[in-house]
Amino acid sequence: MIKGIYHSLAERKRQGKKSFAVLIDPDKANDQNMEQLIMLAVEARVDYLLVGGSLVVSNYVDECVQLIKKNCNIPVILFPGSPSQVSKYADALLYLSLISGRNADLLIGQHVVSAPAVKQSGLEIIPTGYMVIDGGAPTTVSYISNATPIPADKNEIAVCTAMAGEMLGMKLIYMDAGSGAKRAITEDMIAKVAAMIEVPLIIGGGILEPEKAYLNCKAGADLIVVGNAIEKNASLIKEMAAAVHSVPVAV
Ligand code: 1GP
Repeated sequence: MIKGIYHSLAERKRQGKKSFAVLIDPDKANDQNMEQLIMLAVEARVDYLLVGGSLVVSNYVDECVQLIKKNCNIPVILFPGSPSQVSKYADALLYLSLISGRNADLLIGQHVVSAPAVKQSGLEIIPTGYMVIDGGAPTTVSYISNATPIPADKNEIAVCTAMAGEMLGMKLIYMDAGSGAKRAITEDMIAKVAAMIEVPLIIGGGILEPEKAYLNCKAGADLIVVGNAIEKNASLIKEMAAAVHSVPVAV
């Protein structure tokens, strides 16, 4: 089930190249703002478009993904908060297990219920250890997941959680301070986690400035995800992507 998208991510990591993804919340997207966003994303050479969110109430997921696929070649990866956000039109799906929480439903329960539909979708499925890190304020993900985030200064908990996720077979680790977090994840935590795992590390939540994205990558992030900051100011796409792509390849 692991196919092209994962291989591209893993290969970019192997080469020391950093990747940039824009997160699109289908509840806030419409045909007009999507067209502008797609144009900017193509120009900025964005590597991936993530579609989804912890709580999506609109029925726009399928349409949103189809619109992207019609207008550009940037791979679309689903980042679903629930099984209802699975769209067969995407390229891949982050098959998220909330390994930082102790909510059995988000560790395995929803996966069992949705397994036949997910398999039938034909999507590339990427097992992803999802870790919510305290971002200084309750976020939608912390409320919806009903799970305690990892405290922002408890690096050792984050490291052990990521290691356990990798040993359980997760192909990606996604550390998220939550959409609109007041504080993004510290470089210290990113560096410590990155040093102990081999799979690509995704970092997101509360990244507002290109400089922060750059520092996160220098610390060890392989893929940076930005949503809110770009929703507020779409022209940031270019600077964010450029910052991530300017990180020197480690030798
Ligand atoms: C949230 O990591 C993403 O799940 C992106 O967060 O919207 O704060 O950029 P922001």
